[in-house]
This record gives sequence, C-alpha cells and structure tokens, in this order.
Amino acid sequence: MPVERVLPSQEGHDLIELTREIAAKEVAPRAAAEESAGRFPREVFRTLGASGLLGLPYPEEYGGAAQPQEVYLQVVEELAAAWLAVGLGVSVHTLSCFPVASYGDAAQRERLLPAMLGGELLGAYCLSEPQSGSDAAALTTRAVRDSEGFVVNGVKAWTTHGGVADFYTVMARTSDDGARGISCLHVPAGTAGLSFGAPERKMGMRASPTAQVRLDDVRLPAEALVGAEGEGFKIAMAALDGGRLGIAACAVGVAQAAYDAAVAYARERRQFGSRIADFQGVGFMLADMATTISAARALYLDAARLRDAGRPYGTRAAMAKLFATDACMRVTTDAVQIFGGYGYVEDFPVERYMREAKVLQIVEGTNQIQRLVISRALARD
Ligand code: COS
Repeated sequence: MPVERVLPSQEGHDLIELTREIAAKEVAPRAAAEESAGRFPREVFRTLGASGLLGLPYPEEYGGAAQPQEVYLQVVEELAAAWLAVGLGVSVHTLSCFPVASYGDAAQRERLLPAMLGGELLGAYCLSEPQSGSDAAALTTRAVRDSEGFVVNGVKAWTTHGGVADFYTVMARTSDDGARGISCLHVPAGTAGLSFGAPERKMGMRASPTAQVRLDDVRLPAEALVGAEGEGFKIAMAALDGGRLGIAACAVGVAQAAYDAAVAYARERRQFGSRIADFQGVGFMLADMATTISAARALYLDAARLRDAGRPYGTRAAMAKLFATDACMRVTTDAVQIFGGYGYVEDFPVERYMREAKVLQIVEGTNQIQRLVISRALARD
C-alpha cells in the first residue's frame, strides 16, 4: 500500500505520482544488484533531472520547480524508499546547490544554476576533512588569494559523489580567524589539481561513491567565491540545516520500506498454525514500527513547514534528523528480526535496509551533534 500523503497542492500530488512511477520502473528494480556491484547509477539522476525532480525547491527562473520543502522532502522520501543511494543522492545534490542558489550573485546563479537543476551537473558537498568532522570549523584546506583568484590546497573527506560529481561545493580557509575565516568555493570537476581517493569500502550504500577529494594547487577564478569571503561557515551550516531535513526524509523512506517488507512477510509466514502477524509479539512490534514511522514523518514535515513559512527551523530540523534516523535504525533492526533467519541473508532486502540505516545516524552531523545543536538552542532561548 502506498503511503497516504496530504500534499498542499495538486501539483504536489502529481509530483509524488511521477516520483512513484519512476521509482517503481527505474529505481527500485535495480537497487539490490547495483548495491552488490557497487555501481553508481548516474543515468538515474539524468532521468530525474529531465523529469524536473532535481531542482524542486529552487526558483523556476533557473530551472527549478519552486516547490515547498514539504513536497520536495516527500519526493526524497519516496526515492529513498526505493533506493537510498538515489534519495540521498538527490538530497546531497540539493545541499550542494544551496550556496549558489541562496548566496550566489546574479551572474553565478544565471551561469550555474540551470545546468545544476536540470540534471546535467551533479553536485558534491565538501566540508569534512580527515581531521575535522564534527568540529567542522577546524578545517584546514586553504584558499590563498592571488591576482587572478584563489589557489587551493587541502584534502576533503567522506565526500558523497566524490569522483563522479560535476561540481564540488568546497569550504576552505581564507584566513586564520576560526569559523569566520572560512569561505565557500565552487569547483568544477576537471579543474587541474583536483583528484580523488579510491571509493571508501562501506558497510552499505556501496552504489553511492564516498571518497576523499584532494586539491593540489587548484587555481580558481575570483568568481568561484560564493557569498562573501569569510561567510563560508554560516553558508555551510545553513546548507546543513536543510540537508538534515533531507536525511530525515531518507530515514523515513528506508524505515517505511523495511516496515512494508516486514508486514507483508508477517502476513504470509505461518508458524504454529497461524500467521506470525497474529502473534502479539510480532503484531506489537509492527504497531510500534508503524507508529514510530508516522511520528518521524510528522516531525520532518513540521520542520519543513516552518521553513516554508520563512521561520527559523534549524533546531526542529536537528530534532527531525535525530528522531528519524534513530527510528530508522530501530525499525530496520526489528524488520530483520521479524524475517528471522531470512532477514539476515541477501535474498531479502531487509539486511540492506539495516546497513543503510546506520549511516544515516552518522552523516550530516552525527546524532550526538544534533543533540548539541538542540541543547545549545534550548540553553540560548
Ligand atoms: N545557520 C547559520 N549560521 C550558523 C548556524 C546555522 N545553522 N550554526 C552556527 N552558525 C554561525 C554562528 O552564528 C556563529 O556565527 P558568529 O561567529 O557570527 O557568531 C558561527 O556560525 C560559529 O558557530 P558556533 O560557534 O556554533 O560553531 P561551532 O564551532 O561551535 O560548531 C557545530 C557548531 C558543532 C554545530 C557545527 O560545527 C556542526 O554542525 N558540526 C557538524 C558538522 C557536520 O554536520 N558535518 C557533516 C558533514 S557534511 S560533509
């Protein structure tokens, strides 16, 4: 049964229908095999771009669809339910476009956004480094100004789409003034001096490459600077507020897929003469799973609606990311349990969902960092 959704417009309903069609035909059927092979489905992102699904929350004048976050995030949820590498890929791409869309000048937006939103250019977001993850302001990649622009040196870590992206949104240090000494740079793939490590050998999400991005004397023109010099940390944090909602939506999608598989199995599987769904031990697990998923969805939509209303939403986004990804871990673990031995083997998808859930508690700010963001806001207010 598809999830029953309340959307703010007919256009929103149509976009969900279109997403479900593409997800069912072109995304879900390939997920298991491509995850085993570790093959990145670049062409799926072209299809999504051509269908208008890659720039949903951005302005129409640059090729976006001017959709509220409420719609965009439910599209991400549907894609993640079909295949996390695709749902998360859309979320990371949207995050990578945010600095140019929100802080870029008119010339940058006109030059870059149409191809970024149309699916021709896929993005990657480079904030973390080997020695700075949670402490993002400690980054050491350096961009030195010269007469033509910038010369950049450093190593970025854990970059989703590292090596396959067409542009890299890079946070680099332009002065030693802590968080205020960081600037945001747009780096096209193919720029001399840009190279990539081998894809990390991950527990899950193997079809989505994660790699180091190395910058060795990368020369960039002055127009590569997005926003003001020194504004990069704020841009990075504002981008992550939105990115965290994307991760929450992905988590709800994966949890929903695991729940759907578990409930279907529990209705079919018979033991001791009954369907296992009719045993209270299993039925109550399913009830808790369904309730948790609904609560997680309601929380990310609540944060999305705050954002759509132009209100501060960062704390609520951190709550949504924390709650939804912890919920996803619990639900996928319970789905494996309901499948019993069959849950632990690759013939069924639930072991993959459980491996995928784990990364969502880590990326775009560990859940410990989400608690830090929430508790600091509570103390401040
Ligand atoms: N939006 C806009 N600005 C923000 C912001 C936000 N969400 N959060 C912080 N800022 C601003 C602050 O207002 C402050 O500005 P001023 O210097 O003008 O006062 C500046 O950024 C520094 O903020 P703060 O002192 O809170 O920075 P910290 O070094 O303490 O870092 C955390 C804050 C821990 C929240 C941040 O480093 C973080 O989110 N870490 C996790 C990083 C992450 O999610 N990485 C995922 C990988 S993406 S590759």
